Amino acid sequence: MKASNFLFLLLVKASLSISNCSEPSCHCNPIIQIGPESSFNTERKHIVTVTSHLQVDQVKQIFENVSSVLLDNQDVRFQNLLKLLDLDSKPTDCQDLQLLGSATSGVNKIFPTGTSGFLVRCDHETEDGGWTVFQRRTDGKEDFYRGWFDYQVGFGNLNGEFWLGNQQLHMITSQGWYELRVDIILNNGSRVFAKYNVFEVKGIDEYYRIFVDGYSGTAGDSFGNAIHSGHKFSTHDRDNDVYEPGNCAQLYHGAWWYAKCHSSNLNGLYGSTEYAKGLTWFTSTGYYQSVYGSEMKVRRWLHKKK
Ligand SMILES: [Ca+2]
Repeated sequence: MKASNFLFLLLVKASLSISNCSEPSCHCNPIIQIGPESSFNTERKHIVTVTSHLQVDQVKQIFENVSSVLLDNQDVRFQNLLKLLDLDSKPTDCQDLQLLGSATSGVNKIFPTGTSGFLVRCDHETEDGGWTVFQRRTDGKEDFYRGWFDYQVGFGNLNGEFWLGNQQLHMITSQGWYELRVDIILNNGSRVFAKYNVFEVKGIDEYYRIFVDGYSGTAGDSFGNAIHSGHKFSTHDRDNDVYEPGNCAQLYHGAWWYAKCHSSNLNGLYGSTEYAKGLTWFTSTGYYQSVYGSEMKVRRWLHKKK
């Protein structure tokens, strides 16, 4: 079930209309409508028609369950309601998990559309939570100078440093419109962030090309610009950049959406102060410093669908 559907349910306006049935022998045809009235016609999946084989007392029981959800929003009752209505309740990202009541940051399994599910790290503490984390650098223990396949399927420890995987990132962000947030800890301990309203990751047929736009934040825009937006992912063994003399991933010890070559390099060499080889975010670090830590995370825009 998609997050917007959950939102509908959380913001549910439920009404029970039971057809006029004054005679004891008539077949009643009660209908439960879930969802805003304005969406009644278009959001057919939110409409559950209880056919006449159900007894009125059964319908009343369902209605009471709906009412109890509305009144106290208890997770268990909500889950029971979903089961009762036989709806698919698998979370498609960390935002779904949050809406389902899982508000603890950490490792969870999600089921993006078209997948059998995989583990991710959720951040429910930053800016209202609901973030699915796809990159994390904390201590330099993980080797990030890896080839195309490793970046495609992901590597590392979800409780430590990791890259979730380009394919997983594509499957997540293909489900709707996603925003991106990059949280950075600088060497002096201060924290800065960059947020982008639009973050789109294409599939393998386009070498995981990205589109990034709509910057806000405190770190400066070192990612949502022509240097990176619109470009393909490159690794030391797969040169998809537009720098003809060489491979940016090899030159700067990373793997990234390079052009000619970069203004950010968060998969670079941890701690490096060599020119442009470290975990640089140019507008915060310049090219001769490395950030102490970074997290990159995505969150779906509510009510926005492709
Ligand atoms: Ca090249």
